[in-house]
Amino acid sequence: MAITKKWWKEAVIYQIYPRSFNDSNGDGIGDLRGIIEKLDYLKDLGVDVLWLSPIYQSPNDDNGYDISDYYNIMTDFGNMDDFNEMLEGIHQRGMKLLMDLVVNHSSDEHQWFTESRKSKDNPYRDYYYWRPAKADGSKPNNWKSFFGGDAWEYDEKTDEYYLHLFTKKQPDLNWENPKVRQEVYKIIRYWLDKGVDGFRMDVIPFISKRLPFEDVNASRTFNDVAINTYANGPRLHEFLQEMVCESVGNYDVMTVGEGIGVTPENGLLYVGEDRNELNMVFHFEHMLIDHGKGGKFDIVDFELTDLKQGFTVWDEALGEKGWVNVYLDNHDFPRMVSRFGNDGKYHRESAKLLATLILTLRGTPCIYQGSEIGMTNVAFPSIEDYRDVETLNFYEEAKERGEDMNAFLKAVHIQGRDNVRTPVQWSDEPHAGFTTGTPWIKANPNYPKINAKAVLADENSIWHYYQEMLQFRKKHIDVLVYGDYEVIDEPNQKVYAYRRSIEGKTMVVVLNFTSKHVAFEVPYKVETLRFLKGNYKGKIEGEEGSILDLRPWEARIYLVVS
Ligand code: TEU
Ligand code: CA
Repeated sequence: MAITKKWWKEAVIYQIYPRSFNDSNGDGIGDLRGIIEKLDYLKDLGVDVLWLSPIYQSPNDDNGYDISDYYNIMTDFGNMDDFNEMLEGIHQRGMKLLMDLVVNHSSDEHQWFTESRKSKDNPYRDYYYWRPAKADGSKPNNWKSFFGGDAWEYDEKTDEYYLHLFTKKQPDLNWENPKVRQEVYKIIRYWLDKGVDGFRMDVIPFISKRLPFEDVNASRTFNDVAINTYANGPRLHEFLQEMVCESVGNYDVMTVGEGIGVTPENGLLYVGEDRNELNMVFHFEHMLIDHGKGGKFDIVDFELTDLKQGFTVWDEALGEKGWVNVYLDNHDFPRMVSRFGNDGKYHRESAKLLATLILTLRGTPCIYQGSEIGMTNVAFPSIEDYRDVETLNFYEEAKERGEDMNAFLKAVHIQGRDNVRTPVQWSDEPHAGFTTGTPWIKANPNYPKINAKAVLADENSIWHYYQEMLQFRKKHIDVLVYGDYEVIDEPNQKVYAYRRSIEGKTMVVVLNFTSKHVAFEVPYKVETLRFLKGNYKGKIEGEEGSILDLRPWEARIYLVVS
């Protein structure tokens, strides 16, 4: 089967976390007019699709991932006029807009839920999952919430519990109820009719629950529970197909599922081209490689081969029959240069190397805001500086267990979600030029050095490398988008190298993931390789026989010319 061509395979996504992107009115919170101000910046960079984390009305228990009105814009972010102007501005510049669809759960302040909790016979009662206590008085089952504590919250009014896989202000919607499903399709059609170009679907593998809510074996790991208890429920694919039929399927738009709990084994059920479900998923294979048994704050070492594996197993599993998204960070995970690169001495080189990786693997790349200027993790000195509900809840739990709180704070510096939620660093002005007021979360103190103004003025900067690589990718769409992927010297713990090839055209990408010189043997004579692009300026050195002498964090792309 030949690989099919699609605009969404050729596109590059840029993720905006609106709260932290750009504040236009000095209230300390990023907003839609702030995005409008930066559309030329994004166009110049060369990205194609903007994905906005949720911008709907929300009490912001989880920064918009708790929606109280799917048809209106969050007051902090502006209003529908701002939205219309933003959408028009995006389209005028030839870019597209992806909205975030959060329909596994709503906010507890959504009218559906305020009705639902009123009485057992309220027409909205079964929009959510309500269950009585077990005969012994305990909670309906032993499921845990992702953000700490149990997944069931007691509600006195009707003496029952409701299910929330995330915070207790994020009750899970009952997709078994056809009315709920119709509400969701109506929301999707509303935004598509306004002209948006698709959706990123939050925790979409969780929408079908395993009923009747049996206990889970408490000794299982987070990932195991995600895959086998919360995700991939019995009616999931039926729901997805119905959704596509009744909404997105009738528009030329793209859909990306947040693929938590999706595995290489079942991936094609979601994104197989014959399935009519999703276009692609963000898989979690490489995102969990440093999470220990105790979860994300229980940090374990990982090796380069773990990272390679994450990409390789998925490419092998899907082949030409399905598609993935390629990313190294987003609003939930640490900054890629801090996690996979070197944010000290080789900040510039390693940030460029990682850009090379995400822009040359097979899949639709997603760049998270600030990566293009080399933004890094932050290490705030006190828990008071943190805002993320996940971090704060786990902090409280660790404290109650009597843990070493300094050690916990150190783990937050490495894994906490606020690492990626500090304001985008636009300049060396106060608060990184993000706001003229007081930002809702402090800027990373490294902004006088790392900021957009500085990288735009420097020809050899990370920003300009992203811009060049985005053009390079466009120029070589044939091989870089549609070509096969094959890893070279897989067991190598220092160098990640692979081939991309299509119809007689082959590129070789070589990435030195260390801060030292490395001699790397390629399965070619160097005379048959033509250097195309790399992250060091000037002449390429050290090529002899089949050996490439790579400098620290050096990235090179060659064309095979034999
Ligand atoms: O994330 C779901 C999810 O997998 C996260 O809970 C993840 O496990 C965690 O962030 C790792 O630290 C989505 C959104 O991306 C996230 O921002 C939301 O908080 C969550 O759903 C609930 O909507
Ligand atoms: Ca604002």
